Amino acid sequence: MKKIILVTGATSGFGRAIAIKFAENGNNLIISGRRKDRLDQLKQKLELEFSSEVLTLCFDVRNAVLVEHAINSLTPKWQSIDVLVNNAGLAVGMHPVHEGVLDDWERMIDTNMKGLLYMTRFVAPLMVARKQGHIINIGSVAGKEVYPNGSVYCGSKFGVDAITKGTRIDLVQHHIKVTQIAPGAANTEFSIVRFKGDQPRADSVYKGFKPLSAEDVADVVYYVTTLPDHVNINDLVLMPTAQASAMYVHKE
Ligand code: NDP
Ligand code: 8X3
Repeated sequence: MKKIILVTGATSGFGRAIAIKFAENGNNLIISGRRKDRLDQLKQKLELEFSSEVLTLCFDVRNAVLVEHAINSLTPKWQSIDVLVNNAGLAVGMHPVHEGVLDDWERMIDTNMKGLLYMTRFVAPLMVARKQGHIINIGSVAGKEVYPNGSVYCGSKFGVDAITKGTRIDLVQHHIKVTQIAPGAANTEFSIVRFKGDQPRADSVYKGFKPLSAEDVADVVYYVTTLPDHVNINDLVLMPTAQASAMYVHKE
């Protein structure tokens, strides 16, 4: 049976690949992000190539009023969300904490933690009412290990790790699955955003080894939704084979 999958950050990287993976497998999608042109293009692709029904929701996850409005304005059919993928997120800047840029900090904390919380706050009640659902939070290896000049991004992802655990405890009585997927290095727009458009610096992150692709991550996100009703993956760390830890990447 077709499920309804809501993916945040579907305009790029993991989110886009996750939306395609679920559409390929016969599901209907709610795709969201701030770049409307990209949402419209993806909607057209999913409808044409996979005959999925697709709804676009263009909003900034940092704005609780917009998040509440977007979810509450869904028709009852679209409110029957089976899977929420809290993927929207970013790293901005890499500085030691005493030289940190406050605006970078606000963007990371507001998007990665508060945006994820707002989405959960307004979608989870719909799942609770139906006694079913699956919330998948995209964390990071940066939510497992801290590295130099990454204190705030890592802090925001450690926050996702804790919020995921707490959400699971709160929702277990309502038969809702809660999963964290924590990837290592993946070549998306992530580093371009982190280094504020400095493409050569972003490219250098992935030189000398094979990073994860967005499709690798999408495959795993899809996989965790295919398990029997009584089985849940709580937490899954997904790394490039060449990456042994947050800090140690074997480059040739
Ligand atoms: P991308 O930069 O390619 O995609 C990020 C997505 O997040 C975009 O679709 C962007 O959409 C959306 N987004 C960012 N800010 C907001 C906002 N305020 N409101 C709504 N949407 C927003 O990066 P990735 O696909 O790599 O990253 C996806 C997630 O995976 C993030 O949470 C990231 O932290 C995490 N991650 C990434 C890793 C990597 O190495 N790439 C590894 C581990 C985790 P738009 O700009 O249109 O709003
Ligand atoms: C993204 C991966 O190693 O840049 O979360 O923090 S890393």
